[in-house]
Amino acid sequence: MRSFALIMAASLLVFAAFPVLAVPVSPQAVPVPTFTVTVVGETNGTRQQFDRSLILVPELPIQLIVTFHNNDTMQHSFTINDVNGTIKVNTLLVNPGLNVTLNFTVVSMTLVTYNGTQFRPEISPSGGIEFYCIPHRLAGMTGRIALAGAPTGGQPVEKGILLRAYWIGIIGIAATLLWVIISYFLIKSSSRHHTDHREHVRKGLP
Ligand SMILES: [Cu+2]
Repeated sequence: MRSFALIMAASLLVFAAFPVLAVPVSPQAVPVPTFTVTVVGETNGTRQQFDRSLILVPELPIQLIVTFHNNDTMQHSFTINDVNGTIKVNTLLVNPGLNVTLNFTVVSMTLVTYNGTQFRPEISPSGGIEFYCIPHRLAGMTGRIALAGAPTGGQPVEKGILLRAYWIGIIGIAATLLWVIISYFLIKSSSRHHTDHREHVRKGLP
């Protein structure tokens, strides 16, 4: 019975370590998908604008490959600021007829990675990450990057953190249940008394 108790104790250690081993295997380990989009700068009537004021991405995090095309007779830019108003992602001024492609990662609606550095992007009043044209921002040449399915006007929830918490919870409950079951047999096998359930059964008066 002592060897049985030792095996059970070893099993306890393995199961106790299991949640620690499982934590690094999270949704964040999955490669970041890419999303390619073309945005055109143009003049519509007398108004300078982007051909699309909304870039809807299907999921987060996502690597955005934005090709900005200037289909106009004047210079435009595709620009993103951080929350402090500092320019972080920028095509610079693009001459008429030319393209500039930018490649950045939207980790969440409040975190962007560009050229190996992270920053907190400026949030659009309509929700999502604001982008704009430097010469025509005041004229209304702005747009936003938003998560499909997210409510407008608010910031979407970061799914990765919720999923991780979910799995930690499930693993924690499973480990606790295993601990209780194994402890039962461990204590039962270590006890000098009542090793056989039949001893508990009343066999009538003596
Ligand atoms: Cu412009």
